[in-house]
Amino acid sequence: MPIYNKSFETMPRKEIEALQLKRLQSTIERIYATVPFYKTSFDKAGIKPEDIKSLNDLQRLPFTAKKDLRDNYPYDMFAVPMEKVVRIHASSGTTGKPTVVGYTQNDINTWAQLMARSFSAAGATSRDILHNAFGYGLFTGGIGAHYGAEKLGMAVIPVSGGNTKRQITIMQDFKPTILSATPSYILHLAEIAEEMGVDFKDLHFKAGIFGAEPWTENMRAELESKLHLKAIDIYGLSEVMGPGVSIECHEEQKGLHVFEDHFIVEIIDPKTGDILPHGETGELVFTSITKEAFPIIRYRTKDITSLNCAPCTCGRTHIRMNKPSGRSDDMLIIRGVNVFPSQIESVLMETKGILPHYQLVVDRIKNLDTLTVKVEIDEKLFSDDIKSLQAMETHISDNIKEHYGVSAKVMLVEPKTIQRSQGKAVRVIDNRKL
Ligand code: DLL
Repeated sequence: MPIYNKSFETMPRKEIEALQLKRLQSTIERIYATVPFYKTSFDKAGIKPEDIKSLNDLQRLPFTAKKDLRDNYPYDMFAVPMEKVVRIHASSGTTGKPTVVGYTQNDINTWAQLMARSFSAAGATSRDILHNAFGYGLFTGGIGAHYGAEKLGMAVIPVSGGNTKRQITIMQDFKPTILSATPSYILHLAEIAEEMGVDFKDLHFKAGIFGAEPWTENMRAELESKLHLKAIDIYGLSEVMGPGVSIECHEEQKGLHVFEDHFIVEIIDPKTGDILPHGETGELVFTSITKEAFPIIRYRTKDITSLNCAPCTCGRTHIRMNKPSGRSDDMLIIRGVNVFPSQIESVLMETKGILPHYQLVVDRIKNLDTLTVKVEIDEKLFSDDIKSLQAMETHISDNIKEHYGVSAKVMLVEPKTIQRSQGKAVRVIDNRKL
């Protein structure tokens, strides 16, 4: 029976937890013997592999942070000899060395199965054709989605990101039914389609699988109405595997089911490291329990969200993580007020005439932090008189203040003046860091 049918995803909780414990114990035993970093950190914490007797014992293990991966650059966290590694990916990050991850052939197979299960959760079948616009390369998005789609039996068009006009012609001619990409690239693509006079109504998509960056419910509504498809959120990170760590089901599109037969998820208070109960918002922490080349224990993702264990109409018993609101390191602190770019996005997208292209610029002027929200508006509105544009800016600025308590200067700018994304969007320019 193929693993991407639902049998692993509808297991009773007790069975899932028993499977997780067995897999956790064997992972811990293996990395204690093979990865010096883990042996040292477990020894420091006074824990031996045989002390892991229940899933609760996971809490006794130290966290792993991005810095640990950098300190062990490039291969010192690998748990298998290099001859067993068949693939290497790396995440660019914005500063410092990239984090490098490796996969054995079994890891690649598991990843393909999980991505096949992800596509299946999004409603895809072997009859579908995938237009895969996630970038191919060191980034895990392109190849990760590609292998999973093939595993499910879909026909894959490996277009990657960029060359957008050609992508639209391919969409018209090859008639793909599933689209995968970052939401910000799709916004750009939709804009170019409009310029070319192509209406998504005349294309053949039934679902779009979007992720690799935060996007709001308002952005989902925008994408669904523009593209005439169901927009499904997919989450993952290279350190834990790549795309396919969790995904929404097409039945509810409400929270992303974590593939708990391969990963254990926790939410912690980012300040104290304490585990938070389900429903409370904090930092996502992942432990892999089946990976061979690059197992990871209690990895602090910096992604902020909460968990939901309510039953789902799709029948999956795997816990759901709510849509991440952003990363703790992307959170802006403006004069002491914390705000995520996604929160500003949700206010912008509620305003009529505003286009979904924006950028946040942070400066420090005379020792005071200032936030400028640059956002494009509809061509027709841009030609309006100055007074009504100013009124609109004030209106948006007031809404941001009212919802999130942060003072922002809003600047309405002409369409197509904010840089478009081919992959992950750069939403924030923080001049304080220069
Ligand atoms: O972005 C893997 C991926 C590819 C996921 C394609 C989904 C689709 P990294 O480049 O290592 O891996 O970046 C991981 O991206 O910690 C989050 O901050 C962010 N991220 C990924 N998916 C989502 C999402 C890939 N659905 C980092 N919502 C993660 C919000 C996301 N943030």
